[in-house]
Amino acid sequence: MLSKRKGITVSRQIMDDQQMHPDATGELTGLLNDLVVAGKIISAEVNMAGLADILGQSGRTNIQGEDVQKLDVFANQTIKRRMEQCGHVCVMASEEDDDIIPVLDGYEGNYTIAFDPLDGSSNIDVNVSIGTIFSIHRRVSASGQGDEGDLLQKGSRQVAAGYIIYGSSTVMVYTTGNGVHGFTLDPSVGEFFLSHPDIKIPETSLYYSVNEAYAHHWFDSTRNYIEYLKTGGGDRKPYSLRYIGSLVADFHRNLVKGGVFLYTRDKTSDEKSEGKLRLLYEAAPLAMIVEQAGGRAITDDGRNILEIEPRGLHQRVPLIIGSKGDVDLAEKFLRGEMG
Ligand code: P6P
Repeated sequence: MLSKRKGITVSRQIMDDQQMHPDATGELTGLLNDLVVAGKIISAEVNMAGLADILGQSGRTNIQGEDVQKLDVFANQTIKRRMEQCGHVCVMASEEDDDIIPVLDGYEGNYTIAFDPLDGSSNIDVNVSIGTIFSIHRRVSASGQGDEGDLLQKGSRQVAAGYIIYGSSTVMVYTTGNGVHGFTLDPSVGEFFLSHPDIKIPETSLYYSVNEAYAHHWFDSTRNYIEYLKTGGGDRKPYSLRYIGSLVADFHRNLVKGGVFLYTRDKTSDEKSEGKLRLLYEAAPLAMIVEQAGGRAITDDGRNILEIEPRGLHQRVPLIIGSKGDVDLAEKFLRGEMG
């Protein structure tokens, strides 16, 4: 039982995970360990950012049309550099890059990685937690450099998913399909040590996480659900709102304490006709984690996030994710069974 062991490093756990897959070749282990190194490098830079001149804008904008912060650029380059030469990846996708990213010739491997290098980056210079999110699939093409088809696989086919949250401490949370484990970085020795063994998200909660500024644009089912949570009644206590505006921070709080996060479609504009968050490297990896921890992840029209066939690298998707009881209740509202 994981929680009985002490001083377990993330690298030790990744090796142990490999033992649970008899046909494992060690490639996924190598990939994840290289990702751990990237996380340590980014953590050091994020924590230095307040001192170095790395804060502030890089003057570029990304595919999302957002100002790219220097730390974004650094995090993106750090992960790409490690993954392109680790020998376990055949193709990559990043929130910061419009197109697929090749690996070095001769270093093609059997996995793909899609990642958001530094989600929540608009919060960088106000010291709010930000994070790296990653999603790993086995390739479907035969060999050599991978292609978009290797990346456009539904979330239920992920072999691993995780995030690294850079906050008051740096915590790496990941799953390879055998539960969810969290590790906290001890910067004095440069190791991630087990801190959250076998994470299970509470079945119900008293917290909802949504940007209420958009309430007047929500569809009725979303509005009625949120009102129901807020008002309480009978034996139901009213919920409290917790919204940081940094997906990894909001998700991590809900994973540990319980809660439901929503970023749904609204009636404002075409660009939010499918919500704001991205399927490949935000919704799908977090959905794998939350389901492994006993929670649920659906769209606001009732689809299971992990069963959505991706159409494009940067496809947006509405997201309702968190405690099973809270998401089950949301499903009743969007089916018109309540509200
Ligand atoms: P809004 C950060 O820019 C981000 O992509 C997520 O981390 C966060 O959940 C969301 O956008 C916040 O968006 O519209 O509430 O500011």
